[in-house]
Amino acid sequence: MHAVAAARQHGAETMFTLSGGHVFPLYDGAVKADPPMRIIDVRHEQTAVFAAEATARLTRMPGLAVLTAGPGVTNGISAITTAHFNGSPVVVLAGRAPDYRWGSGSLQELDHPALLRPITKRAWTEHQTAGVGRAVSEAFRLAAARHRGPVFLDISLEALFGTAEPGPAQQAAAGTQAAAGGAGRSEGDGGGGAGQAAIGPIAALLAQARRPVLVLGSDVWLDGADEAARGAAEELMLPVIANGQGRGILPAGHELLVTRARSAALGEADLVIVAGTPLDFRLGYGEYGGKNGTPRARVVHVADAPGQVATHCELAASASGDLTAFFTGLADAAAGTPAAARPWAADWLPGLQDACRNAVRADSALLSSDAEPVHPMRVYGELAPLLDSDAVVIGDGGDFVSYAGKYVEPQRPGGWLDPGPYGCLGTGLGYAIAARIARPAAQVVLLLGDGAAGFSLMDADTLVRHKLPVVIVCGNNGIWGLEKYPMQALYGYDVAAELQPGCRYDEVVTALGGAGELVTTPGGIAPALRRAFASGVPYLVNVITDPKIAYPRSTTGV
Ligand SMILES: Cc1ncc(C[n+]2csc(CCOP(=O)(O)OP(=O)(O)O)c2C)c(N)n1
Repeated sequence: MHAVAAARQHGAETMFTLSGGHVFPLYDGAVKADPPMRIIDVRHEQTAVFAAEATARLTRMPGLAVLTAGPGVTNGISAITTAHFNGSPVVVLAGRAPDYRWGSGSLQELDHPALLRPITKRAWTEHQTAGVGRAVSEAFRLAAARHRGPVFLDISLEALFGTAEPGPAQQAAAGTQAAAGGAGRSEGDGGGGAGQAAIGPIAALLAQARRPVLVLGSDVWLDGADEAARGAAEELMLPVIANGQGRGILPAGHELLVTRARSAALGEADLVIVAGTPLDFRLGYGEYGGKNGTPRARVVHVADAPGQVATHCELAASASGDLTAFFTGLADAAAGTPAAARPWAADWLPGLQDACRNAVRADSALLSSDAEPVHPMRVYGELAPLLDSDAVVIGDGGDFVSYAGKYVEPQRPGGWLDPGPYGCLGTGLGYAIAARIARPAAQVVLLLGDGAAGFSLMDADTLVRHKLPVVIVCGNNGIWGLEKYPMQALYGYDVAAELQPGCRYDEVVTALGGAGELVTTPGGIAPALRRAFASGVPYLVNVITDPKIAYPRSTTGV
């Protein structure tokens, strides 16, 4: 009861879970709360945690997953790790075998925190009933504080099944509630404009730059700095590349958005400012410039917390802390100079805009390809025009989803969910469940590789039971495409890369109580998508795509 009250005080509205006796009191607390807390029970614990994670990433309020002891916890570990890599504020509450029998081998007796420590901000056990409310409150505070991430708390059986008077944590209630539009403004998290002192040197680097680029990543959105970032980009007329949940901060078609010219932009820049995302494999490890005879670029890394600033590469400057304060500070530092007087406005920016237009032109033939079997790009040629500006698009898969990253350009931030740098397959159904709940009126589209489908498609049952209509588009090439072609390139042959050709994943969803259909021709895609959006039920459009097509990949992740 106190655990549920504490979770609610911190903004959690839904408990994602899969049943287990060790956590019954948490269900009882949710049912008897006033009003009751919504319980979404799923078919695999990873789905529960992925759903909690997507809730956090879409609403910018902490997500809550409740896992039963032992296998419930270990089944959640890949999803908790994903939240760790994505900096998603997630609280995982778990059951735990009783203290009074510890060491004598009671059912599912496992010391979870030892396993969870490397992938959480904190993992610990509460042993006292009276301490449960306070511990849950602390877990939420910590998860939502910069740099955000998952927090794990297990509660021993007798502590959870005991009864306690309300503690100070419950009575203090609303005061600690995380703020919408930037969960994590809580005390002790380095908020309040850290980074201000660093703005001067960064503004000075910008004043010397001729070919700058600004990269916006997921933490810009999670930190509630999306509007400030857009304002600064526009004030400074900076070419922008969007990454992860930074996509949509500049809407598709914005004159400064040059993601499609990314290779030229990062390859020929003289200054790259990367904000709100690690300088990892997705961003060339922070090494830019050097293309077409240009010198190496200077690199500035801006993060929401000091511990996130890259240490593996040479930085010309860095800043950390409140990202809104950073962007408004940077725009202020440049105020007064007319935007058109930026030296890059004459040449660099128009050149990148041209490169974007050329890239779009070069793709148009494949986006409307009449080839049979269907070219995967044709799916996106058909899907993109049907998407509303507030659609939530989720990608779970290999090559099929890589195309989506290129050809589905969000109109708003918070409308795109990929697995992030951990690259874990199986996020799909959990993310879709959360998206439907977080955005009840918006289109929710899950793009699913046929390989990826195997990890979570059973949770279409959860969509059905909880009446959560979602459109699932399966790019069904009958192979693990993203692994088959790299193995062929390395070894000249491939193994363990085949799936069933033409498998009826649509019938799986139909059997579970939803609906779906098979599409084998390019002309069949749009009508099927329209039927799916109109159906009002979980609906899988199973598009058989050409297995001979490999995504033209330029990074290996190594
Ligand atoms: C949990 C997990 N297991 C394995 C992998 C390795 N992996 C990355 S992409 C991929 C293939 C995905 O195949 P599919 O979803 O069918 O998409 P396709 O590449 O065929 O379009 C695999 C197996 C992973 N990223 N995550």
